[in-house]
Formats: sequence, structure tokens, C-alpha cells
Amino acid sequence: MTLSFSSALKRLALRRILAAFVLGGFSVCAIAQTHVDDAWVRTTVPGQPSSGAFMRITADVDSKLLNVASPVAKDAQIHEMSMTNDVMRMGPVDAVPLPAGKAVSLDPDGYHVMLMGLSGQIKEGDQVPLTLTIENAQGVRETVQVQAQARPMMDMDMSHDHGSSH
Ligand SMILES: [Cu+2]
Repeated sequence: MTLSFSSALKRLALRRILAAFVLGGFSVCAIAQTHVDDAWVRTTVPGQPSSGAFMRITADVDSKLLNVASPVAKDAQIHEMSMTNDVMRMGPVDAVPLPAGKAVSLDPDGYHVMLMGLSGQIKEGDQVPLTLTIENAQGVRETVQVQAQARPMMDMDMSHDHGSSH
């Protein structure tokens, strides 16, 4: 009788601890509304003026990516790659829609970030700081700091010259 009473107490205590963990987790999520995964920047050769940054962004609520900035680049632009009459085009966009809960990829075939006016060569393994400005549907802005890993691009599609294509 005494034994089962104490084990019931223990179970209750354990349940309280678990509840505290769950509540704590929720409050953390409420602050960090946007998650950025697998951020990387393409390595460059010496003297190369620009590069591309890529990542996967998941917003908890409907949002949009408005701006990207980096201390290694004079200018960072959000570009979109698209096919028009079988011609691959690419140009700046005002924002990237981030629907609630959906992972949006910035990759070499779609949206990507162009880092222009690089201050130096980006070498494999470098950590490139990026600051993302994200606005939710209520107009509330948040900035997200990301450390993007520099790695070489295997796909040759991005080897075209951004400077003269647009
Ligand atoms: Cu581009």
C-alpha cells in the first residue's frame, strides 16, 4: 500500500517535469518563428566578384523573406531563376513567400541569394555570416542570423557570369 502510493507520487512528479519541458519548448518556438537549415555559400576563386548563398527556410506563420545582408558582400540580392520560352532567366525579386510550416529551399535552380562585391575570396570551410530580414503577415519583422558554410558547387549551372546576364 505504502509502496504503490509513493510510486504514484513519483509518477505525478515525473509528469509535472515532462509538462514543464513541453511548455518550455513551446515558448522557445514562439520566439524563434523562422528556422533556417543547411545554409551554405559557394566557394570562389581569387578575384571572383560574386557568389551564391543557399538554404532551407521554414516559417511557423505565413511570412516572406524581404532582405539578406552579409558583411562579406557590398550588396546581396534575392534572385529567382525561371524558364520563359525555354530560356533560363534570373533576376531580383522583392520577396520570397514563406508559407506557414512549409520548408522553402533557396537552391541553384530557384530562389537564391547573390552575394555581390565580395570583400575577398570565399574558401572551403569558411563561415559566412548572413542576416535575413523576415516579415510575417501581420507586418512584424524579425532578423535571423545565420552562419553559412562555404563549400564548392558541384553543379555547373551556376557557373554563368551573373554580372553580365542581368
Ligand atoms: Cu543570381
